[in-house]
Amino acid sequence: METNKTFTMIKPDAVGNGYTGAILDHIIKGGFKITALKFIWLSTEKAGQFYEVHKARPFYNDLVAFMTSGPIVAAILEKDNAVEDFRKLIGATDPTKAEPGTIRNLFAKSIDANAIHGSDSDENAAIEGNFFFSAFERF
Ligand code: 3AN
Repeated sequence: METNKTFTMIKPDAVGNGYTGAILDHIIKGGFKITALKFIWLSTEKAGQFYEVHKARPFYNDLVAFMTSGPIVAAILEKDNAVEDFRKLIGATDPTKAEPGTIRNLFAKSIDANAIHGSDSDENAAIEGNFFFSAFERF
């Protein structure tokens, strides 16, 4: 299993607030190389598939509705120890608990509209990257 890749989405709140450029800059300055990138608007079906693991959670329907409320930016990122280091860079799921200087601390308003996604394991990073990008779209 590769340990140098993770997957991210800049969520509709952050894209809508005009933070895409600032967040990408933060990611690059954090030492990550962008190896795939796209700007898309998820369908309900696609967002539902992506968050399938959370289907039983009480916030699932709201999460899918939120993730389809506007366009997102999806990317594959490379760095040694990518998954863990990226989760440190983005901060806790709840932005009020995110460390100062983290992406969620700087750009997120609430636990549901929390600006950015980061894969939680090497296995999920591979699954999520493959969900969004074909071999022709990564470099
Ligand atoms: P993370 O994105 O930090 O890995 P997960 O995987 O536990 O967090 O949750 C996936 C997404 O579901 C979060 N990014 C957030 O948007 C949403 N979420 C998680 N917990 C809650 C909650 N208690 N209430 C509302 N939305 C939540």
